[in-house]
Amino acid sequence: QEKYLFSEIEPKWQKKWVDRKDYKAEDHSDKPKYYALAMFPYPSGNLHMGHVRNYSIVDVIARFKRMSGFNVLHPIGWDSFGLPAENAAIKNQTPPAEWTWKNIANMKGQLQEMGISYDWDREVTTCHPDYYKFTQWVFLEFYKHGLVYKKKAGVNWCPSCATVLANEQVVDGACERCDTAVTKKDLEQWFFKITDYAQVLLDDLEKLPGWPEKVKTMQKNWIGRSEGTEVEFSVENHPDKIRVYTTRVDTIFGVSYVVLAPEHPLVQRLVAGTEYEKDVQAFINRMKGLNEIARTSTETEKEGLFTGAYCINPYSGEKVPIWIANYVLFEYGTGAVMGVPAHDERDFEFAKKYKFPIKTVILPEGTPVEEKDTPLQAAFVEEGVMVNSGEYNGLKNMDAWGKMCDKAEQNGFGERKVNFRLRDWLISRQRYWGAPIPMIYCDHCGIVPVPQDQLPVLLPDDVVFKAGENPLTTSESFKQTTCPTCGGKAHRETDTMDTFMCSSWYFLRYTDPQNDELPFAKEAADHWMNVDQYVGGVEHAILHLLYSRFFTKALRDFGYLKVDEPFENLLTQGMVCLGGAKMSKSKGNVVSPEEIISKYGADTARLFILFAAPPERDLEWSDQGVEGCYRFLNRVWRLASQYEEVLKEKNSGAGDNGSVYDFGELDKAAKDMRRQTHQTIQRVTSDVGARFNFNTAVSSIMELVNALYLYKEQPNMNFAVAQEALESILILLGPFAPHITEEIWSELGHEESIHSREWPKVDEGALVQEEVTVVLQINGKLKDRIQVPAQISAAELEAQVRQLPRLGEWTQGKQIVKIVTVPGKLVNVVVK
Ligand code: ANZ
Ligand code: ZN
Repeated sequence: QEKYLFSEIEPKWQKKWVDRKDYKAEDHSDKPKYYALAMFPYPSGNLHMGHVRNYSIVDVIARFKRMSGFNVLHPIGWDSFGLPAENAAIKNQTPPAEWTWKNIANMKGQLQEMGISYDWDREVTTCHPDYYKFTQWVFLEFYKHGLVYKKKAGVNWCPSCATVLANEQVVDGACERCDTAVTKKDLEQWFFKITDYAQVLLDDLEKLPGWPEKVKTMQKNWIGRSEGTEVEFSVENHPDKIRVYTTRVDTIFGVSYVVLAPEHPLVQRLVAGTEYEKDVQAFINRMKGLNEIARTSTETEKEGLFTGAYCINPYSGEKVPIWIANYVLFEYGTGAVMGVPAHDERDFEFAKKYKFPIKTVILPEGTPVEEKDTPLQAAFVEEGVMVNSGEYNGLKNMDAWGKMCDKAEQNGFGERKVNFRLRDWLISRQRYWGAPIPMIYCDHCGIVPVPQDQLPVLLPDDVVFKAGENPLTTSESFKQTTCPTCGGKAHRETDTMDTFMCSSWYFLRYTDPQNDELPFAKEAADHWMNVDQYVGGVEHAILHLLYSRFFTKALRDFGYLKVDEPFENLLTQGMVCLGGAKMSKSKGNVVSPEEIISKYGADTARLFILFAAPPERDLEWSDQGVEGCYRFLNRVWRLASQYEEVLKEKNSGAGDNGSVYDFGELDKAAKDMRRQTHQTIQRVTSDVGARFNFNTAVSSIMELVNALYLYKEQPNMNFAVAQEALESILILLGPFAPHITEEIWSELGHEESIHSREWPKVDEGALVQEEVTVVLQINGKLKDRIQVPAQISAAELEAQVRQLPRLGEWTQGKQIVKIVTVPGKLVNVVVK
């Protein structure tokens, strides 16, 4: 064929691959399994370049593994519940389902145009009843095992989306989706007890050497384990005690006040009937409207109020005032803290503002003790030596820490305590477009779970979409039901689940997508799990990955699968940028995949995006870069067409596997050509297989193409050598540019798909270099380069140098003192 017509080639092969089910994963196979997974997309309507990058990366891995002898599972699906569909419903009066399924159809078409090697029989869609029935099933399973509970909670509330948000969905005090300031509201909500798994989620990060360090660090910080002490302060003239949580009990002789969270129940008892009551109440009411994150952000001014009461430091016997303040969280620790201005920055600031004493109890090591009462300019937060601390004076503070914990435990006024920042996961959403929580409220029986065999609880159609209201509450047909236990009148829970619920187990559904009894059979999960390579954006480093790890561990503990961790290796791909900024609609700097594919074809789009940067790095879009990749593919096309006629003849009927090349005698040029072919195989194999350095892999293939163009001009070109080079180019390039390579391959007379071909092996013999270049120096100065046999010994090399005709010229009038040789590298002739 004359011209590279991608627009004909690409759809033709895409159709064949899908029709023939070339990329079907076998549940039963002798080959070892390999599970390659990209984070599934939200069907927003169109693919963007970030998707293209994500899916191209995984496709190269999947194709490479398939050719390397693995039985590969490479599925795709749709994370298709969530707010945008509902907002579109309000705006356009189209049902969320309609909007969503239309987007899925559109994006599926776009994905197929990319030529990604998916097993389409395993496609999952989280908003389909066949899927969400099992999300509900999983919910009930967690409920049965005591990991789901309902409680009234002060929740983050987005007034604009009219829904509860998880802490994670609040960014700088605003709604992650619409940027409206988040407020607080008290609601009955469903929670998942992820905190039961806090320690193991932390510990098992050790089992993930294949994850980026930065992601593990983010998870670790999110879990936020801290080792501290709970200490009891008795309240003066009052039966109650205050328990504070501190990580620095060693600073307790420096306490100048104790602060309770405004919501702390003790506050009410302390101020009841006192002159402080009114002001304290007003303060509490003001805090209620504020969201926790806004209240405690470092930028927020610390604010507090005296309650009129005092408590006693159990170590020093000192009396200190009890305050309330905005920065103390009710939900963390005990909801009460001790203020140590000298050794905590926040307390220092608070003490300056409200004029509390600032008492040093730790001095930097080496500081004379006389300085123990010198006023501080700032809090001293480092380690040091104890002062002003009674019996602990002179000890290193970390040693005192242990002794002070012991003292509290022995005297019964405190104990060591481990705390986690991680909170239980609030999964209730007051929205329509999510999986209904399968719970029923009966006046007789209370809260009754829907029996698992009665799932799914379907989303109703008779709902009204209005901003600020949960549409499910408008459907009488949904709300009214009968109690599964007593058969009496009952009503359904109208909250739906956070969409993170759907994405916390989808990778398990892929292992057994057609199962209508169970979310997945144990056998299937045990065969395919865990995911060998997971690829996605770093924005999911915390939530999605943590929830998925939690689900996997819990389901393992319930007996449904055996792996400890869902994702063996994780690659977080960089962003696609234009003009240095991430491509995004809001910035108006997007290049649409459709545009690029229609102009250059999917192979060029894929090749560019894989070639332009290593996968973890950000990638700068470049029109010239795309143009260059397109030219390269054309070059490959022309190169192949020059061999086509002969090869077609040769390959046809020759049996397809492992072309046997009949080389005969090889001259130097032929040997050099073969060496480069096999060096390239070696390079690409390790770049793709071990390191995902796709960019360097592609550039070495490009060099091989150049070399073959030159070799072709050799008067004694060895046809078999050229054929080997050409076919190697095609196979190595196959995972990157699957259509053009498939087309040429078949044009060359092969019957089997190039993508089911075995990955080429390196011929060690071809790598052996027969001659090497050695540098010749006189007194360390470069004079010349000489070609010598690669295996030459030091003595032979020296002898050869001594015979060089030009040696006399360079050493004229001088005497050769000695000749230093480094075989294979250099010869230095030392003269005097
Ligand atoms: C006194 C102290 C002195 C503290 C000092 C620190 C340094 P992590 O590591 O995150 O657990 N704290 C405890 N509960 C709190 C709450 N509910 N709201 C706000 N702050 C709270 O942090 C533990 C430290 O955070 C605790 O140790 C306490 O301040 C504060 F030189 O106690 B510390
Ligand atoms: Zn009942």
